[in-house]
Amino acid sequence: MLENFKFICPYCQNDYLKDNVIRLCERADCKHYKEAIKPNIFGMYKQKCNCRGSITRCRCYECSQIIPRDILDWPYIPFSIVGTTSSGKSSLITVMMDEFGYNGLGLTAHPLGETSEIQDTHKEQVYYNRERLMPTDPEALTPTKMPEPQIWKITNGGRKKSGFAPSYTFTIFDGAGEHSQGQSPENIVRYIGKSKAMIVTIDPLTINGISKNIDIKVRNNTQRDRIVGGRPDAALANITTLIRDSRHHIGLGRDLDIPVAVVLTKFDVITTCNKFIDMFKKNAPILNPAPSVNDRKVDIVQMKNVSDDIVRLLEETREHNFVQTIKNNFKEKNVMFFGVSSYGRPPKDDGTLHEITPHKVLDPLLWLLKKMDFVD
Ligand SMILES: Nc1nc2c(ncn2[C@@H]2O[C@H](COP(=O)(O)OP(=O)(O)OP(=O)(O)O)[C@@H](O)[C@H]2O)c(=O)[nH]1
Ligand SMILES: [Mg+2]
Ligand SMILES: [Zn+2]
Ligand SMILES: [Zn+2]
Repeated sequence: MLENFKFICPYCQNDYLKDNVIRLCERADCKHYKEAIKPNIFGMYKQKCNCRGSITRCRCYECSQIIPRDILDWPYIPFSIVGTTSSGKSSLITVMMDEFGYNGLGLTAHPLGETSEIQDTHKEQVYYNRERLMPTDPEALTPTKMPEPQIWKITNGGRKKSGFAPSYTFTIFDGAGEHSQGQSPENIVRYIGKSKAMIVTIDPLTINGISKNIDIKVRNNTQRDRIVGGRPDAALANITTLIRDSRHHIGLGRDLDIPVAVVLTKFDVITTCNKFIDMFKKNAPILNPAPSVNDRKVDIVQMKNVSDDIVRLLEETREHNFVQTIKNNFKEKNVMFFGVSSYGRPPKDDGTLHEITPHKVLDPLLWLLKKMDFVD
């Protein structure tokens, strides 16, 4: 099936021809709000419904979920974010997407469908109420009640030609950390199987060589009542098994052909300790909170510099196994390491957050979008 004609449902992951997706009207008082709009005799759809409402909604032929039509009209990429419990996945998505407008590349992002409510709720919690996000309770999720993929559309103003800026769509699936630690429910495995790129998060506080050097107060304030995930190399072994299983058992010894952004989260915790700051050069890009963008382009050289520094940090804190497992499973050109902080500072003694001042949160997404050729 040609990619341009193929539709992958973000909810059920079935793929089939875009022509088979059911088109619906946006107006709730129109009969085509629920009933399929038919194509004309040439198999084409009009821009507007007979009632003059726009055809902005679609319905999956297989699972009946309502889907924003933008996914059909623009190139679409499904992503997943995986990592142990409390490794900062949900915080990263919230802050990263809020910061997205400040990219220096002329990109804008818009949440589609119910994603805008999810994003608003999380933003209110973190930015206005200064509360940390709550962990996702794996017990509350059942195969019929899984977290929904967030659906985003980005428009690249930097590639505008004759008044027209191209758009792209992606979904990002943010599950419960526990599901990437042990047995994963089948629909998560399916989602990961269809993902074209991954973000893997590592919590620095699960690395003994880092954690033991961090002030106890910073550690406690960051963790508090949050459960701490497993060791990074064990977690990664699970994650790579999960990715392999989801792709029809790609055997060991064969590289997985999918880009992975390996993200060391909560970087603010690391910069509270001089021992770690001293490991980096004085003006090292890793210590600069701004995204790695230069001259309206993603600055891969700068990202590589950061990546090398993170690898060095992991090796010097005895996480050689972790780095090696990544190298053993993924192609070198498909891996980049990042160091980010969503909050910018560890939580206060009372558990609330300081003002949000993110550190390099956009880099993992910008790198993946660059790999997909959505940005320059
Ligand atoms: N210091 C610091 N702590 C953070 C940061 N991001 C997250 N945390 C802490 O980590 C906890 C978990 O963050 P979440 O974003 O909910 O993590 P998650 O990976 O989505 O967790 P699950 O959904 O339970 O798997 C938060 O409640 C904070 O205590 C950060 O940038 N800096
Ligand atoms: Mg979460
Ligand atoms: Zn209508
Ligand atoms: Zn579906």
